[in-house]
Amino acid sequence: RPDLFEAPDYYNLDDLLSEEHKLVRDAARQWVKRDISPIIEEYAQKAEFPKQILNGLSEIGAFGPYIPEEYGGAGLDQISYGLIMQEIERGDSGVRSTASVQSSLVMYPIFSYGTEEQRKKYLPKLAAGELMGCFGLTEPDHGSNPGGMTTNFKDKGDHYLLNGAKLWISNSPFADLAVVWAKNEEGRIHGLIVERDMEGFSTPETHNKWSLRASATGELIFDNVKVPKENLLPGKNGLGAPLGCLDSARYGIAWGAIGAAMDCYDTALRYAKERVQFGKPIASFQLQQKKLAEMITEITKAQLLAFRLGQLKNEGKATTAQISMAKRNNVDMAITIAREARQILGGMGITGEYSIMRHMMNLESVITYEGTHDIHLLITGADVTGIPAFQ
Ligand code: TGC
Ligand code: FAD
Repeated sequence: RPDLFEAPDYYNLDDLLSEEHKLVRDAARQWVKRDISPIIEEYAQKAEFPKQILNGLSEIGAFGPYIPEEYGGAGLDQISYGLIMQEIERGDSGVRSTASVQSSLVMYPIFSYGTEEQRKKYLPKLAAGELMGCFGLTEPDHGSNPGGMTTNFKDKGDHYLLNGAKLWISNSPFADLAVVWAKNEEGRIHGLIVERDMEGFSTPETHNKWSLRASATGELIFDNVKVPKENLLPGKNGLGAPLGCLDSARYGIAWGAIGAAMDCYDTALRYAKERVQFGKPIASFQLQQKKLAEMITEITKAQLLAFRLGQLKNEGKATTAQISMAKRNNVDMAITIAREARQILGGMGITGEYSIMRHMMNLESVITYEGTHDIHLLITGADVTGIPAFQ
């Protein structure tokens, strides 16, 4: 649909998509073009999350794309989920973060590890954006090594008593609820649903970020919070429970990063064809062509990686290591393209008149969260050698 956007599709990936995939993607693309692109720079500049977009995110199916319709989700497959993430991140990684967290880190654990009562109570409202959630795994002293967490809860008979703190939590400043990972008295990790109005629970915002400025990030502080027993997620415990959620979010990021890269490439290509220096469009110089040719090559490879991973996800066969490889490769691809694209724009590249610098700064978070670039390399290393090198 050239009227929507000239999406790079060098290897005719569209031919592999179903009509439903294309409809879902085009609806997301249209919404981003209409409701995100015109406002996002302003919100990023003033470091504010644009709350008015929550309805739109819900309408395009970005909250729980693959959660069954009976719980309010969109009931779509994994490739549709990926395409939605791609289109949103073409607009802004921070907006995609909000959707990733709500879908993969809040709705997914409630759907997969929650009771039927918890699913019915929370999922339809989360899908509609009437309730917003966040995911508390990282702590001030435990980032890459979440298994070392110290946040804990004690059984007090009719309730649990939760203490501890989480840092770097997307959506925390405005979330209505948090899926929090904490250790019980035996040191086993469990998920708990903590609601905003619970006494002793606070969510101070983290300021002065140069990245994901249009996404709200904060802490979660638990000071003797009484959590009702029915708020424990009983379906899975141990570190594998939060890591299972990360598999889903990392998969979405592998697609999302392609969107940011596409926007940088598209912007740089247009600019290079229009900008004249030494009497010629800069696109006619070999050095600029090298940059553009490498960009489209890397975008194409990333698209094929994400698409095949989507097929494996649909078949329930995608491994954690395969997801790590795609998240790591595609985010690195996107940040490299953002840096190169910014150079093609010369001085104009550093301004908010173009989206590239914002993408570039956003991607510094994306390459760090959901497992750093190094940690994903070590996951691949452990997979191929059988020897984990984390410790
Ligand atoms: P390890 O010994 O490897 O594993 C512990 C247990 O977990 C099991 N497991 C998994 N289960 C399900 N799914 C997975 N993906 C799993 N990976 C591992 C594993 O089998 C084991 O089970 P059991 O029964 O034997 O106990 O754990 P480790 O402590 O050595 O750590 C491994 C490591 C370093 C790879 C892991 O800790 C890790 O991935 N660290 C990175 C942390 C991270 O990604 N944090 C993300 C926080 S959330 C976030 O960033 C959101 S940003 C959102 C946004 O805005 O978009
Ligand atoms: P550290 O773990 O301290 O790592 C520092 C450096 O050491 C990194 O380069 C890392 O690769 C390297 N390193 C660590 N261990 C090893 C090792 N074994 N071998 C080699 N190198 C190693 N978390 C949540 O729970 N929920 C969220 O919603 C969330 N949102 C976020 C939003 C933003 C904007 C950001 C920046 C982070 C968010 N995070 C969230 C936290 C994120 O997941 C962590 O920042 C990330 O896991 C890394 O942890 P850390 O920052 O403590 O870095």
